[in-house]
Amino acid sequence: MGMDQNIVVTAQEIRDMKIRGAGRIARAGADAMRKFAESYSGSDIAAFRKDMDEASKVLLDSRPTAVSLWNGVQASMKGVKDEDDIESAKALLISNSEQFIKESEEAVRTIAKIGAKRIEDGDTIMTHCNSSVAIGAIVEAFKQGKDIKVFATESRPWRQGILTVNDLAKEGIDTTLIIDSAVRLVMKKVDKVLVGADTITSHGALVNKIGTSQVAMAAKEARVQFYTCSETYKFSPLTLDGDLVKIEERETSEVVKPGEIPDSVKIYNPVFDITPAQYIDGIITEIGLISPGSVYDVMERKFGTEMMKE
Ligand code: RI2
Repeated sequence: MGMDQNIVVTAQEIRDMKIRGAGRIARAGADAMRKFAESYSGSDIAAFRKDMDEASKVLLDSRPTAVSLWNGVQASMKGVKDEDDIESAKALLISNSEQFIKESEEAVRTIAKIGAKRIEDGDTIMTHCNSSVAIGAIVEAFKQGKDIKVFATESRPWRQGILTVNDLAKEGIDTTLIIDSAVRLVMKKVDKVLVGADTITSHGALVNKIGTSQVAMAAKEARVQFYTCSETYKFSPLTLDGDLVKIEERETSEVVKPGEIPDSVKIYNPVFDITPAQYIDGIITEIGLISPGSVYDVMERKFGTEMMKE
């Protein structure tokens, strides 16, 4: 059977950043698997298993860094291969993906509530890139009546900071946009940093938008608390097995316009970096505020030792 068009389109939209943000791509991946099951017209269970595998690979190939996509697709497929009957296999794929999406949305809301408690009246917050989860916590704190200010980085080259300042200004929050290289200068005015996460490794490191580690270094130097807001499906069981997180490199055309620099000049455009555990004061998850050192325990509870060995 040819590749499901909806899978191809979703993968392309994720690759092109039409759908972006670690949480959103995970939900989009799960939703594409649901639609795959709904529209599957074959009747052979062996072919269904094979086609499902191929569809999942197409989705996972779209963006390599955020493990949320991997976890969302895996959660959707959980137990489906053990079904002998095609109708029950499809039904399980559909209900798994719906459950993942529901729990993911709930997690974002829960993190907003927990994160908001770490924000105090009068705080100035810095955020980097565009994390729906970190923004959720900031907006929740503001809605609770806390008087807060936010500095948001531009986040070159995609400039997701523009989305962030729009999200915050819409709520009426006192928001200032800064260029990425202003982070250290501005840090003296900041009380807390809240960022999102694409992946959290088994040893408590944070993989997030390029520049996050510089923000974390500047925060540590200035003794400013640094938090990452991360649903537990951004925890990577693959890293426990020693796997390295692949850092996505994107097109050089995202950095300069054609003809702007000589052809002999190389461009390197990595879009994520790694912040070691010692720079992170806390990971705000839907199961609570945890330390980077607790990631292993959470992974064991969430994924089970069997899955972690796969
Ligand atoms: P939420 C984004 O990546 C940023 O790195 C952001 O911190 C992270 O995903 C998490 O986003 P990109 O897709 O799930 O813009 O918190 O490359 O929305």
